Amino acid sequence: MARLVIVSNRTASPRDRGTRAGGLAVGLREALQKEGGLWFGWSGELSEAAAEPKIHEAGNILFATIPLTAADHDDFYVHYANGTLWPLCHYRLGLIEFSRSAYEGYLRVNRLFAERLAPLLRPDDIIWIHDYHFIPLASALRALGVANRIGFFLHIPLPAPEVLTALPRHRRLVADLCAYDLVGFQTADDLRAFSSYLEEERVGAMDRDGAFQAFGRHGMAAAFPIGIDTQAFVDLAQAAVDSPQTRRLADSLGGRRLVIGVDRLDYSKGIPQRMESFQAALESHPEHRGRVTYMQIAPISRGEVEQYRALRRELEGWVGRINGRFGEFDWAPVRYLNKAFPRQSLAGFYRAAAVGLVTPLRDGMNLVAKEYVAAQDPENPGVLVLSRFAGAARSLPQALIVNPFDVEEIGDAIHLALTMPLEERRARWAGMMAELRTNTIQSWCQAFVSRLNAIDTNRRAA
Ligand code: GDG
Repeated sequence: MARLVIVSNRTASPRDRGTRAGGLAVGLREALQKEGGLWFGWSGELSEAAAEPKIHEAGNILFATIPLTAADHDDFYVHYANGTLWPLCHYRLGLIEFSRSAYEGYLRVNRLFAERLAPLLRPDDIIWIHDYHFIPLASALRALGVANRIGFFLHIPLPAPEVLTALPRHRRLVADLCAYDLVGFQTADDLRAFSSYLEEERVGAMDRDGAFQAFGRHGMAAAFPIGIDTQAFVDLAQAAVDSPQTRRLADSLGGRRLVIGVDRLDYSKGIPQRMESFQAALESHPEHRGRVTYMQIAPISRGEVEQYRALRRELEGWVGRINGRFGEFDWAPVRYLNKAFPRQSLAGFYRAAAVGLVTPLRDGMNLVAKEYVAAQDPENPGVLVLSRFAGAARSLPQALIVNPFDVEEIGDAIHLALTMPLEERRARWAGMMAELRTNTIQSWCQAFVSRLNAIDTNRRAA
């Protein structure tokens, strides 16, 4: 059996304390654990100069990580990956910063990753590269003579060609994407955006089976909607029911119902609009005043990027305004928390919430939506309010689907969710749960890897 090699910006080593082990990290770790494998990534450290990978073993997995210099981190991570590609892929053209030097830095770090990874590879390794930080990595590895199967999965949306072409040097980026044997997207929409780009820019074409020819290369592209470790989350939520923390939360609510939001503090998540929609719900449905509490968990993310700092200030304004206007001496309508909680606490909080508010303006998938559903009590499930622009909306049509830009619509959906009869809540939940049981993080990993394994590498050159 070939060894699996995973590359992602951050690894999920037990030693890697900087990262929260979310559902994705745990799923990938499991996939590697099964057959044994290598996980390569950034160590999370800044160094004076480039260094050799630090390698350590944990169970069946070899973790290899390298530091970045401050200049590389700045160009590659802060400015290009998160200052250019992230807003571009989330349809926020107004937020894009582009500089040639940041792009050069992005390519430079990808070359550095290739140079450090190549010596660790065996000829029959299968390489699976993750996310927008590493689009050029296959090209960089090929330039070093690496002939292994290389697959890529994009966790965030691929925007429509009208938006993608706003990126300076977009052709080079897409050419790099086409250097993979297999390109995976979250949804059929992203896949369609890819195929439209090839056609509209007249650089290639994709057939119905996802086989593409572009920039002198053959490859495969497909949608692999990511899932969660459903059973593990069900168990976690059940175990949390009687935990001291869940009880403390219930006591603090004093019988009020809970609306919950959980997001990295990111402008793609639509948190200000969500605050406004909660205000709209209190305005147009006064019966909820004093009876409902909205808790937003929003751990700080990418604090080094200016737009994220601006978002934080904006949210602090919203919380102050809503609590100032509607609050009572014994009730704060909004609880706003800039910190991360252990997974089990989170599972207990989801279960305690009558409404899960997941309203990103754009999202590749959104795992919080799936976790919220998995955590519910089957006898008395809460209601998921879900943005139509989250990839998850494609697989969870039984949620209350909303337009995240329409704050009054979300406000009405909150009211609808709070007043939905038990029968309807159960029916909607059962439909979503069936989907979560079928498409899990395990089936996602397996589907991608076996697809990559099945590719005929003799047909690479067009
Ligand atoms: C990207 C794409 C795609 C959040 N707060 C806490 C915490 N979390 C965990 C959640 C969830 C994860 O972080 C967030 O995942 P999402 O999918 O919601 O969003 P992104 O971070 O933007 O992820 C997204 C995903 O990649 C996977 O492909 O779905 O579209 O943007 O697991 O639970 N975890 C803990 N404490 C917190 O306070 N422990």
